[in-house]
Amino acid sequence: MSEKRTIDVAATQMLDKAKEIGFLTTFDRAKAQEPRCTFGNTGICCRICLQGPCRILPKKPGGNKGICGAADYTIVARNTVRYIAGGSAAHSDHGRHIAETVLHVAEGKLKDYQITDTTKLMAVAKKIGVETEGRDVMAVAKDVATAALDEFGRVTEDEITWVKANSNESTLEVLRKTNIMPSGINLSLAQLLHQTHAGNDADPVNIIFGGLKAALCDYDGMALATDLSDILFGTGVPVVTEANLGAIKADKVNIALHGHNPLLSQMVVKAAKEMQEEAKAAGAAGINLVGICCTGNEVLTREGVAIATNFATQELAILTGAMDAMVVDVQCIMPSLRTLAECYHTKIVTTMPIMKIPGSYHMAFDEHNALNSAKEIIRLAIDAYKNRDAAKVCIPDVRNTVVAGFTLESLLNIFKKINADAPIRVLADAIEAGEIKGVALFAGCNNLKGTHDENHFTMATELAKNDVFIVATGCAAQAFAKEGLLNGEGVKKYAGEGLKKLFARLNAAAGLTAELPLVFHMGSCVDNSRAQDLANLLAKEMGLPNRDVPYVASAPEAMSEKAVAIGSWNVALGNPVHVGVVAPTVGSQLVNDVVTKVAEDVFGGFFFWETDPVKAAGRLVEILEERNWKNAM
Ligand code: BF8
Ligand code: SF4
Repeated sequence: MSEKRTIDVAATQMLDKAKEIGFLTTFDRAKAQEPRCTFGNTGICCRICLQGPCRILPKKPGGNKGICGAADYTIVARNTVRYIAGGSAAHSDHGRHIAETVLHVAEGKLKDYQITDTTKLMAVAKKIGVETEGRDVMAVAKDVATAALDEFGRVTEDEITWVKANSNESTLEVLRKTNIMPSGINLSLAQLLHQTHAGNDADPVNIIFGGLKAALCDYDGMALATDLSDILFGTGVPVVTEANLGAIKADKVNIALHGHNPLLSQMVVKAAKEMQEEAKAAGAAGINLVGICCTGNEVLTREGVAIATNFATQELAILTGAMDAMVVDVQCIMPSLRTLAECYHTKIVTTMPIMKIPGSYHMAFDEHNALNSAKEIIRLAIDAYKNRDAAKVCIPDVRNTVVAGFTLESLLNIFKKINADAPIRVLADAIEAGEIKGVALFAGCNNLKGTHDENHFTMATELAKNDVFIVATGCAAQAFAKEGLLNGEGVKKYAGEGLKKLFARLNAAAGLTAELPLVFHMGSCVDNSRAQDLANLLAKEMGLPNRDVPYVASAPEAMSEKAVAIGSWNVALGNPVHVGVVAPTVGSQLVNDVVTKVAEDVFGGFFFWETDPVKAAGRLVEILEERNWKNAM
């Protein structure tokens, strides 16, 4: 574990303050967990049955296997794919919630939501084979939502819709040949839990393939979540805002939108616009919304809401003393928030039936009464504001300009200004001319096994220097936002000569009020589907299978089960994936070799673990150069 806590200046100030008031943050708790148990760290601890935990003790007679006889490779493979099952369940359940909402809108049951982006609705309908010709918008929306919901309960042999509709034929062939093309999401996840039950599958390769099938369900769930969220709330266009704790305003009622699901946060944005006067009546200058984690990314992309911070530093937003309410929905929300909120006037509001924190406010979110639910929350925040202790307010004066909102559509709209007939050609031309080396996706979390945000920042700047076109999602994108890589200055400071040339052309054509950023923020973690759409489009344009395209992915500070699932489907779809923490697969040489080496032969994608950000970036550049596009063309 690193001694240096973070590279984020605002976070450093707040961590010092935490120390002053004696509050132990996640940074302290991470330290308290050291040294870690080697068995757990390397994946060779099994807790799948009640005879366990069993650890692999190679030197002890009888100890080189679990009590049931499970070898290290079985245990490591089972543990790994169970992460995937957890991540895939989370992403796809999020998608299901959005799909259900679209269905209810189409059925006229929800007054506060509309079908906002009919162009996207028709495009998605066409993509998945729903008839659009001469049909009413609501009828098409109903069919699209139903098709999305059908993904969950399908138990037939039929192939899952979104993976099939989005992927290139050569990719689908691989998925079919390896027998990992899913049918239904629930089915694949249940089968994987079954497959990894005690005394079931002992074959590590078979287990990994079961895991990859579940990972494709993760991809499917997130792809439909992105599509249907765009249909419901609009597909983001470039916006200019700011990021870091300095986005919290001392004179306003501050409300943080934290979690992942945009259903409620979009309503809070809408309600806040209508309720500025109520905040003023309470003595504030208005209402200020800020985002944390992926809910933050969702409302940034569509509404231009500023980013307060990312995963590891979520507690620190409360330590500013000016956070009046933090509204949370699902995923990546630290239970510690409530304890910290007790030191302040801050209200933590949980809103979803599957995510409650003892002692916090629970305001059950009801889609049928969504706007009113949002207004109630805002009133709670305004009330809390009245109790704010001005003496405790201490907001770091740290913020950076952010240019975000780069959905694939908005990115292609910029490319269109250069090449109207084949916008993605712009990127393909830059690659083929040797101006850029390829495209890298930065995704994933913070992980306090390293220094907060350091891997993200170092790797992105290294890749930019090496002329790599960068897109980002999730907490990675938020790290870049805070560190000033999501604006034009970032290009000037860090881009290599080739990349600068591409930016000069793009900026000249884009006609935006702000310069384009070094890193293109594509949205939340479910919006990794947008990045995959970009990879698929590039493959098609270059006439290559995905495995030959100079496209790589990195999760420099991966933490969650969802990140494991995302990394795994990236591998299955042909993308090399860097992970900046050592994965708990290293306890089995066999499993580790399968995911880092054998996978490349089968899928074209593979994992590699590298904790040193400079080395990791160097390796990614090598991989981009090794990709087979020159020979294959
Ligand atoms: O879904 S990047 S810490 S917030 S899991 Fe969580 Fe990881 Fe952040 Fe978004 Ni994604
Ligand atoms: Fe031990 Fe086998 Fe049970 Fe795992 S499944 S805890 S290895 S007995």
